[in-house]
Amino acid sequence: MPNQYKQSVLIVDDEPLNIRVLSQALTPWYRVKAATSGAESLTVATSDDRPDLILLDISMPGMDGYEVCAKLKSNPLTEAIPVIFITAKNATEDEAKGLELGAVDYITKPFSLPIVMARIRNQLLLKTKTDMLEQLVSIDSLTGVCNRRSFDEILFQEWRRCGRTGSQLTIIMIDIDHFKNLNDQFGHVAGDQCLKQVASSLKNTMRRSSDSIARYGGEEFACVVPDVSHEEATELANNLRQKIESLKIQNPIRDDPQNTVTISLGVATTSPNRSFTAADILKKADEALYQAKEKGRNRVIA
Ligand code: GH3
Ligand code: MG
Ligand code: MG
Ligand code: MG
Repeated sequence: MPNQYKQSVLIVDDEPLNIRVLSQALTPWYRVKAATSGAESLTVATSDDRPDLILLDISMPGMDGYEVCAKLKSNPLTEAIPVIFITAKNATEDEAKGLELGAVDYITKPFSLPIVMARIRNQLLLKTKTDMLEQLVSIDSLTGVCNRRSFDEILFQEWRRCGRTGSQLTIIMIDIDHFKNLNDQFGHVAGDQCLKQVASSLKNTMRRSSDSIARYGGEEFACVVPDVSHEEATELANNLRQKIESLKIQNPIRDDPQNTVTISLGVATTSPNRSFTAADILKKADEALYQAKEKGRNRVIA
Protein backbone atom coordinates (compact mmCIF):
# COMPACT_ATOMS: atom_id res chain seq x y z
CA MET A 1 0.00 0.00 0.00
CA PRO A 2 1.41 3.47 -0.85
CA ASN A 3 2.75 5.13 2.26
CA GLN A 4 0.36 8.11 2.32
CA TYR A 5 -2.68 5.78 2.52
CA LYS A 6 -1.34 3.85 5.49
CA GLN A 7 -2.74 4.67 8.88
CA SER A 8 -0.22 5.90 11.43
CA VAL A 9 0.56 4.56 14.88
CA LEU A 10 2.44 6.51 17.53
CA ILE A 11 4.44 4.35 19.98
CA VAL A 12 5.16 6.07 23.30
CA ASP A 13 7.68 4.35 25.56
CA ASP A 14 10.70 5.52 27.56
CA GLU A 15 12.50 2.24 26.74
CA PRO A 16 14.00 2.33 23.21
CA LEU A 17 14.09 -1.47 23.02
CA ASN A 18 10.28 -1.65 23.44
CA ILE A 19 9.87 0.90 20.67
CA ARG A 20 12.18 -1.09 18.41
CA VAL A 21 10.29 -4.38 18.86
CA LEU A 22 6.86 -2.84 18.25
CA SER A 23 8.10 -0.66 15.43
CA GLN A 24 9.57 -3.64 13.56
CA ALA A 25 6.28 -5.52 13.74
CA LEU A 26 4.13 -2.53 12.76
CA THR A 27 6.23 -0.96 10.00
CA PRO A 28 5.06 -3.25 7.14
CA TRP A 29 1.43 -2.27 7.85
CA TYR A 30 1.41 1.22 9.30
CA ARG A 31 3.34 4.49 9.32
CA VAL A 32 5.12 4.32 12.65
CA LYS A 33 6.07 7.30 14.79
CA ALA A 34 7.79 7.11 18.16
CA ALA A 35 8.16 9.26 21.26
CA THR A 36 10.22 8.48 24.34
CA SER A 37 8.49 10.84 26.77
CA GLY A 38 4.98 12.02 27.59
CA ALA A 39 5.75 15.59 26.59
CA GLU A 40 7.18 14.52 23.22
CA SER A 41 4.13 12.31 22.55
CA LEU A 42 1.76 15.27 23.04
CA THR A 43 3.75 17.32 20.53
CA VAL A 44 3.49 14.52 17.92
CA ALA A 45 -0.21 13.90 18.71
CA THR A 46 -1.16 17.55 18.14
CA SER A 47 0.96 18.04 14.99
CA ASP A 48 -0.64 18.50 11.55
CA ASP A 49 -0.01 14.81 10.82
CA ARG A 50 -1.90 13.39 13.79
CA PRO A 51 -1.59 9.64 14.47
CA ASP A 52 -4.59 7.33 13.95
CA LEU A 53 -3.79 5.35 17.09
CA ILE A 54 -1.48 5.69 20.11
CA LEU A 55 0.27 2.83 21.94
CA LEU A 56 1.00 4.28 25.34
CA ASP A 57 3.35 3.11 28.09
CA ILE A 58 2.38 4.10 31.65
CA SER A 59 5.60 4.17 33.71
CA MET A 60 7.76 6.91 32.27
CA PRO A 61 9.92 9.53 34.01
CA GLY A 62 8.24 12.96 34.09
CA MET A 63 4.71 12.84 32.69
CA ASP A 64 3.35 9.28 32.97
CA GLY A 65 0.98 7.55 30.55
CA TYR A 66 -2.14 8.27 32.62
CA GLU A 67 -1.44 11.98 32.50
CA VAL A 68 -0.75 11.83 28.74
CA CYS A 69 -4.05 9.99 28.20
CA ALA A 70 -6.00 12.51 30.29
CA LYS A 71 -4.47 15.39 28.31
CA LEU A 72 -5.23 13.70 24.96
CA LYS A 73 -8.85 13.10 25.93
CA SER A 74 -9.42 16.67 27.10
CA ASN A 75 -8.09 18.25 23.89
CA PRO A 76 -10.64 18.45 21.00
CA LEU A 77 -7.75 17.98 18.54
CA THR A 78 -6.77 14.61 19.98
CA GLU A 79 -9.79 13.28 21.88
CA ALA A 80 -10.85 11.00 19.00
CA ILE A 81 -7.47 9.26 18.67
CA PRO A 82 -7.79 5.75 20.16
CA VAL A 83 -5.28 5.04 22.94
CA ILE A 84 -4.13 1.52 23.84
CA PHE A 85 -2.11 1.24 27.04
CA ILE A 86 0.77 -1.21 26.80
CA THR A 87 2.36 -1.57 30.22
CA ALA A 88 4.01 -3.73 32.86
CA LYS A 89 1.45 -2.54 35.43
CA ASN A 90 -0.86 -5.54 35.66
CA ALA A 91 -2.98 -4.77 38.73
CA THR A 92 -6.76 -4.62 38.24
CA GLU A 93 -6.95 -1.05 39.55
CA ASP A 94 -4.26 0.10 37.08
CA GLU A 95 -6.21 -1.36 34.16
CA ALA A 96 -9.49 0.10 35.46
CA LYS A 97 -7.85 3.53 35.81
CA GLY A 98 -6.49 3.36 32.25
CA LEU A 99 -9.87 2.43 30.78
CA GLU A 100 -11.68 5.05 32.86
CA LEU A 101 -9.33 7.68 31.46
CA GLY A 102 -10.71 6.86 28.01
CA ALA A 103 -8.27 4.26 26.63
CA VAL A 104 -9.92 1.74 24.28
CA ASP A 105 -7.75 -1.18 25.35
CA TYR A 106 -5.14 -2.21 27.94
CA ILE A 107 -2.36 -4.71 27.18
CA THR A 108 0.10 -5.96 29.79
CA LYS A 109 3.82 -6.72 29.27
CA PRO A 110 5.19 -9.22 28.48
CA PHE A 111 2.82 -9.16 25.52
CA SER A 112 2.11 -11.53 22.68
CA LEU A 113 2.93 -9.75 19.43
CA PRO A 114 0.15 -11.41 17.32
CA ILE A 115 -2.45 -10.34 19.91
CA VAL A 116 -1.12 -6.77 20.01
CA MET A 117 -1.23 -6.66 16.21
CA ALA A 118 -4.81 -8.00 16.11
CA ARG A 119 -6.01 -5.50 18.72
CA ILE A 120 -4.38 -2.61 16.90
CA ARG A 121 -5.95 -3.74 13.63
CA ASN A 122 -9.43 -3.97 15.18
CA GLN A 123 -9.18 -0.50 16.70
CA LEU A 124 -7.95 1.01 13.44
CA LEU A 125 -10.83 -0.57 11.50
CA LEU A 126 -13.22 0.97 13.99
CA LYS A 127 -11.41 4.32 13.64
CA THR A 128 -11.85 4.19 9.84
CA LYS A 129 -15.59 3.66 10.25
CA THR A 130 -15.91 6.41 12.84
CA ASP A 131 -13.97 8.84 10.60
CA MET A 132 -16.28 7.99 7.68
CA LEU A 133 -19.37 8.64 9.78
CA GLU A 134 -17.86 11.89 11.01
CA GLN A 135 -17.33 12.92 7.35
CA LEU A 136 -20.89 11.96 6.44
CA VAL A 137 -22.47 14.06 9.14
CA SER A 138 -20.31 17.12 8.59
CA ILE A 139 -19.77 17.40 4.83
CA ASP A 140 -22.32 18.53 2.24
CA SER A 141 -22.51 15.59 -0.16
CA LEU A 142 -23.06 17.67 -3.31
CA THR A 143 -20.32 20.27 -2.92
CA GLY A 144 -17.84 18.65 -0.52
CA VAL A 145 -17.69 21.73 1.75
CA CYS A 146 -18.94 21.75 5.36
CA ASN A 147 -22.68 21.40 5.83
CA ARG A 148 -24.94 23.55 8.00
CA ARG A 149 -24.47 21.27 10.98
CA SER A 150 -20.69 21.65 11.05
CA PHE A 151 -21.00 25.38 10.27
CA ASP A 152 -23.02 25.81 13.48
CA GLU A 153 -20.42 23.80 15.37
CA ILE A 154 -17.48 25.79 13.95
CA LEU A 155 -19.23 29.11 14.66
CA PHE A 156 -19.91 28.01 18.24
CA GLN A 157 -16.26 27.00 18.79
CA GLU A 158 -14.82 30.12 17.13
CA TRP A 159 -17.25 32.39 18.96
CA ARG A 160 -16.04 31.02 22.28
CA ARG A 161 -12.37 31.12 21.26
CA CYS A 162 -12.53 34.71 19.96
CA GLY A 163 -14.46 35.67 23.11
CA ARG A 164 -11.59 34.31 25.21
CA THR A 165 -8.77 35.87 23.20
CA GLY A 166 -10.61 39.14 22.51
CA SER A 167 -10.14 38.82 18.74
CA GLN A 168 -12.62 39.74 16.05
CA LEU A 169 -14.84 37.34 14.16
CA THR A 170 -16.40 37.86 10.74
CA ILE A 171 -19.29 36.10 9.05
CA ILE A 172 -19.68 36.36 5.28
CA MET A 173 -23.06 35.28 3.91
CA ILE A 174 -23.09 34.48 0.20
CA ASP A 175 -26.01 33.87 -2.16
CA ILE A 176 -25.86 33.03 -5.87
CA ASP A 177 -27.68 35.63 -7.97
CA HIS A 178 -30.63 34.56 -10.11
CA PHE A 179 -29.87 30.92 -9.50
CA LYS A 180 -33.47 29.90 -10.13
CA ASN A 181 -33.05 31.24 -13.63
CA LEU A 182 -30.05 28.99 -14.28
CA ASN A 183 -32.01 25.96 -13.05
CA ASP A 184 -35.02 26.90 -15.17
CA GLN A 185 -32.98 27.50 -18.32
CA PHE A 186 -30.47 24.65 -18.13
CA GLY A 187 -32.00 22.16 -15.68
CA HIS A 188 -31.10 20.96 -12.21
CA VAL A 189 -28.06 18.95 -13.30
CA ALA A 190 -26.45 22.14 -14.61
CA GLY A 191 -27.57 23.89 -11.42
CA ASP A 192 -25.86 21.24 -9.31
CA GLN A 193 -22.73 21.51 -11.44
CA CYS A 194 -22.69 25.26 -10.86
CA LEU A 195 -23.06 24.79 -7.09
CA LYS A 196 -20.06 22.44 -7.08
CA GLN A 197 -17.93 24.83 -9.12
CA VAL A 198 -18.85 27.85 -6.99
CA ALA A 199 -18.21 25.93 -3.73
CA SER A 200 -14.78 24.69 -4.76
CA SER A 201 -13.80 28.10 -6.10
CA LEU A 202 -14.86 29.82 -2.86
CA LYS A 203 -12.97 27.22 -0.85
CA ASN A 204 -9.78 27.62 -2.88
CA THR A 205 -9.89 31.41 -2.62
CA MET A 206 -9.97 31.25 1.19
CA ARG A 207 -6.36 30.36 1.85
CA ARG A 208 -6.03 30.58 5.63
CA SER A 209 -6.59 27.22 7.32
CA SER A 210 -8.58 28.97 10.09
CA ASP A 211 -11.20 30.21 7.60
CA SER A 212 -14.16 27.90 7.00
CA ILE A 213 -16.81 27.75 4.31
CA ALA A 214 -20.08 25.88 4.49
CA ARG A 215 -23.13 25.35 2.33
CA TYR A 216 -25.69 27.14 4.47
CA GLY A 217 -28.77 26.31 2.41
CA GLY A 218 -29.77 25.65 -1.22
CA GLU A 219 -27.59 28.19 -3.10
CA GLU A 220 -26.30 29.98 -0.04
CA PHE A 221 -22.88 29.69 1.50
CA ALA A 222 -21.48 31.08 4.75
CA CYS A 223 -17.91 31.71 5.85
CA VAL A 224 -16.44 31.97 9.34
CA VAL A 225 -13.37 34.22 9.25
CA PRO A 226 -11.67 34.63 12.63
CA ASP A 227 -8.84 36.93 13.76
CA VAL A 228 -8.92 39.55 11.00
CA SER A 229 -10.16 43.14 10.85
CA HIS A 230 -13.44 44.12 9.20
CA GLU A 231 -11.44 45.70 6.34
CA GLU A 232 -9.42 42.55 5.69
CA ALA A 233 -12.55 40.39 5.77
CA THR A 234 -14.27 42.77 3.35
CA GLU A 235 -11.28 42.48 1.02
CA LEU A 236 -11.62 38.68 1.19
CA ALA A 237 -15.34 39.00 0.34
CA ASN A 238 -14.46 41.15 -2.66
CA ASN A 239 -11.91 38.58 -3.81
CA LEU A 240 -14.58 35.87 -3.56
CA ARG A 241 -17.00 37.97 -5.60
CA GLN A 242 -14.41 38.62 -8.33
CA LYS A 243 -13.33 34.98 -8.38
CA ILE A 244 -16.88 33.75 -9.07
CA GLU A 245 -17.42 36.43 -11.72
CA SER A 246 -14.19 35.36 -13.44
CA LEU A 247 -15.42 31.75 -13.71
CA LYS A 248 -17.86 33.01 -16.37
CA ILE A 249 -20.40 30.24 -15.74
CA GLN A 250 -23.26 30.91 -18.15
CA ASN A 251 -26.56 32.17 -16.72
CA PRO A 252 -28.59 33.67 -19.57
CA ILE A 253 -30.59 36.30 -17.72
CA ARG A 254 -32.64 38.71 -19.74
CA ASP A 255 -31.52 42.37 -19.42
CA ASP A 256 -28.17 41.33 -18.03
CA PRO A 257 -25.30 42.11 -20.39
CA GLN A 258 -22.89 39.84 -18.53
CA ASN A 259 -24.95 36.67 -18.65
CA THR A 260 -22.72 34.91 -16.16
CA VAL A 261 -23.13 33.60 -12.62
CA THR A 262 -22.44 36.15 -9.90
CA ILE A 263 -22.80 36.21 -6.12
CA SER A 264 -23.96 38.75 -3.55
CA LEU A 265 -22.24 38.95 -0.19
CA GLY A 266 -23.01 40.36 3.25
CA VAL A 267 -20.17 40.91 5.75
CA ALA A 268 -20.50 41.37 9.52
CA THR A 269 -17.64 41.61 12.03
CA THR A 270 -17.73 41.74 15.81
CA SER A 271 -15.77 41.01 18.98
CA PRO A 272 -17.81 38.21 20.56
CA ASN A 273 -19.32 39.08 23.94
CA ARG A 274 -22.38 38.26 25.98
CA SER A 275 -24.61 41.09 24.78
CA PHE A 276 -24.05 40.31 21.08
CA THR A 277 -24.62 36.62 20.30
CA ALA A 278 -23.64 34.35 17.42
CA ALA A 279 -27.26 34.56 16.21
CA ASP A 280 -26.95 38.38 16.12
CA ILE A 281 -23.89 38.34 13.87
CA LEU A 282 -25.61 35.91 11.49
CA LYS A 283 -28.61 38.22 11.35
CA LYS A 284 -26.36 41.21 10.67
CA ALA A 285 -24.54 39.42 7.83
CA ASP A 286 -27.91 38.30 6.43
CA GLU A 287 -29.21 41.88 6.47
CA ALA A 288 -26.08 43.05 4.62
CA LEU A 289 -26.65 40.30 2.05
CA TYR A 290 -30.24 41.42 1.63
CA GLN A 291 -29.01 44.96 0.94
CA ALA A 292 -26.51 43.64 -1.63
CA LYS A 293 -29.45 42.03 -3.46
CA GLU A 294 -31.54 45.21 -3.18
CA LYS A 295 -28.77 47.38 -4.56
CA GLY A 296 -28.46 45.28 -7.73
CA ARG A 297 -26.59 42.03 -6.82
CA ASN A 298 -22.98 41.03 -7.69
CA ARG A 299 -21.65 43.15 -4.85
CA VAL A 300 -20.38 43.16 -1.28
CA ILE A 301 -22.12 45.07 1.50
CA ALA A 302 -20.04 45.38 4.65
P1 GH3 B 1 -31.65 35.91 -5.98
O1 GH3 B 1 -30.71 36.58 -6.91
O2 GH3 B 1 -32.62 36.88 -5.39
O3 GH3 B 1 -30.95 35.14 -4.91
O4 GH3 B 1 -32.50 34.90 -6.86
P2 GH3 B 1 -32.42 33.33 -6.91
O5 GH3 B 1 -33.09 32.87 -8.14
O6 GH3 B 1 -31.01 32.89 -6.75
O7 GH3 B 1 -33.18 32.92 -5.58
P3 GH3 B 1 -34.40 31.98 -5.30
O8 GH3 B 1 -34.43 31.84 -3.80
O9 GH3 B 1 -35.62 32.47 -5.98
O10 GH3 B 1 -34.01 30.60 -5.94
C1 GH3 B 1 -33.08 29.74 -5.43
C2 GH3 B 1 -33.13 28.47 -6.24
O11 GH3 B 1 -32.13 27.54 -5.83
C3 GH3 B 1 -34.45 27.75 -6.13
C4 GH3 B 1 -34.07 26.31 -5.91
O12 GH3 B 1 -34.77 25.45 -6.76
C5 GH3 B 1 -32.60 26.27 -6.22
N1 GH3 B 1 -31.87 25.25 -5.47
C6 GH3 B 1 -31.77 25.11 -4.12
N2 GH3 B 1 -30.99 24.04 -3.83
C7 GH3 B 1 -30.61 23.47 -4.99
C8 GH3 B 1 -29.80 22.33 -5.35
O13 GH3 B 1 -29.29 21.60 -4.49
N3 GH3 B 1 -29.61 22.09 -6.66
C9 GH3 B 1 -30.15 22.87 -7.63
N4 GH3 B 1 -29.90 22.57 -8.90
N5 GH3 B 1 -30.93 23.93 -7.33
C10 GH3 B 1 -31.15 24.25 -6.05
MG1 MG C 1 8.19 2.70 30.81
MG1 MG D 1 -31.18 32.15 -1.66
MG1 MG E 1 -30.01 33.34 -4.95
